[in-house]
Amino acid sequence: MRTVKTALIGAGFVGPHHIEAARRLGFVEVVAVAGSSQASAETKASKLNIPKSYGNYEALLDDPEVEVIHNCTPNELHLPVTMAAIERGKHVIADKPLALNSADARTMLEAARKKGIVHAVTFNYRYNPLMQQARVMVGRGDLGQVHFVHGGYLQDWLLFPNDYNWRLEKEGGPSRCVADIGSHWCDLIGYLTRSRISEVLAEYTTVFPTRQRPKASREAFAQSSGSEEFEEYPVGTEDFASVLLRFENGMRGTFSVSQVSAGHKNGLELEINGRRASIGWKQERPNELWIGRRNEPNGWLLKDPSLLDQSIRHYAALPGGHGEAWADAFRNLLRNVYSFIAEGHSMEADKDKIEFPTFADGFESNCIVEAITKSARAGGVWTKVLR
Ligand code: SOE
Repeated sequence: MRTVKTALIGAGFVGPHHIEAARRLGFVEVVAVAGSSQASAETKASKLNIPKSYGNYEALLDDPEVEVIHNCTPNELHLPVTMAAIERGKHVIADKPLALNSADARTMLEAARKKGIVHAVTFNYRYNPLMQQARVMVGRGDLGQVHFVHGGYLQDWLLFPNDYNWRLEKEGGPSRCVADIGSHWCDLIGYLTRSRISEVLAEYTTVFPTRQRPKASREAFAQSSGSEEFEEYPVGTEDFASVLLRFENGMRGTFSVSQVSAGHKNGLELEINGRRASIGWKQERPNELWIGRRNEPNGWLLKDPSLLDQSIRHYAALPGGHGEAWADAFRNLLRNVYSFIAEGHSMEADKDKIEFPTFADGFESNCIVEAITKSARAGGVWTKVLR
């Protein structure tokens, strides 16, 4: 495989994980990083051992050595950074949500298609080996016709009023919890069942209408030291949400998301119920897939390549009993994107070789989040997902 040269824009919480996953592939070289200032870019470059640092993203994008960028900036910068990268013909791997709203997501999707660049969005949970297995099982009818999907995505890192991150600010977008983690849940369910959500009904709740904003910036999951200076900041977005779903094929669903549920760290959970059987999975126990049956004992499929369907076995890199988790799924996703690039494929001509979420999936996700937010703002009325 030829070496692909890549760069990181935005080195907050998730950016370094993108870089680590890309480096594990062995044929990706990380050549540059851009931060919000030259000083912060240099600090990140030395910490992550990246040779070049830029104090703004435009300068990085002008570097001819860079072929691909990881856009890991705060949500409000997703559009300008991605559009500037597309204009210069760089391939883009964008963190989710793709955009603040569906109109911006459509703009990025259309521009990326026109320019012919490779575009991807990091809906990483799809690439856990057991999620790949679940997709095969649903697709070949092991569960029978699916009628109900349910679950949630609960976290606790914003449980206290002095927990703080840019996601709480107005610029982060009209939805917080649903856009940040509900987007993953809906993407995963749509991917596993090959079904599209048609209508939603939602309620949003803000537990803390104001929060203590520290004077210095703080990354996701980092806690207050207790001695920082802060100011009270009004928060308009949801701390938790409850959502009902109707799908185009008649399936029904429901999920809850929360960033204020003590004890839940990154609790993405889902269950799929069909006429014959059910399956269930918890992201925090990623090597176990529950199988529910009516007239036979229930079971657990433990991740083991030899027990997985041949077509997706390569998503498990280690033998049974050797756990694989979040970082490995991320590596699997990036392997699909970077090999597509290294092999010189085109998004238009090689559609059948795309095995990663694209800006089309990012746009779909923005449309769903928008409908959920609209429903909640209207007081909980069934609202169509407009695409
Ligand atoms: C914070 O809620 C966050 O880092 C999300 O932004 C990620 O997408 C999720 O994977 C983990 O939690």
